[in-house]
Amino acid sequence: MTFELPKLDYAYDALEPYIDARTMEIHYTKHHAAYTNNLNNAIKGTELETKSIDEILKNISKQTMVIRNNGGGFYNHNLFWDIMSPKGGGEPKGDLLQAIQRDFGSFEKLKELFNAAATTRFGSGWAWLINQNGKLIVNSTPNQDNPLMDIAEIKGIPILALDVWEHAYYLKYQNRRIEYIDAFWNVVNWEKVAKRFL
Ligand code: MN3
Repeated sequence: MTFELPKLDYAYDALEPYIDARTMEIHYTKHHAAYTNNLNNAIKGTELETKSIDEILKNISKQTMVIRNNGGGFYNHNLFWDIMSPKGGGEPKGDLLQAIQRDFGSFEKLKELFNAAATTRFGSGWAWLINQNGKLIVNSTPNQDNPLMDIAEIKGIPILALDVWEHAYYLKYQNRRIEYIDAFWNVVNWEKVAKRFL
């Protein structure tokens, strides 16, 4: 196996009540595991076995849809688990907060833009906060695409990610995507986001 499902830093129920244990377990053991396995099967015996996931995504236009969807799914969920924590929430600090204030005006304004991006993404996809050569930008992508991909309309390094596929929230929130988005801010690990920003 070239790519491995990363270990979760917390238990399935650790993000309760914001993200429920059953959703976490299915999301990680079924969805994320499937993207990982499908990616490994798709690259078996090809030169991609020697490449990092970042390298693969940066040249994704040369690959099949199977590799695009599953490579994106593998990377996006790795990031998603990493920037959440049961001790999360609150507000960003330091250089990251300064950059947020410079590029959006305030943390509240960033949340507003991010919530709008997550709410208006039609169907399945992701909302992002990305670092584009030092400038912070909020956007969203469809399916398992992400801003690292050479096919992305807006490119940059993702530092904050929110999965807005129905599988990420439907068991607890049903069609109320906005409640899930609001709840997400309580589990954001700003220290991790700040590290990715630097
Ligand atoms: Mn997902």
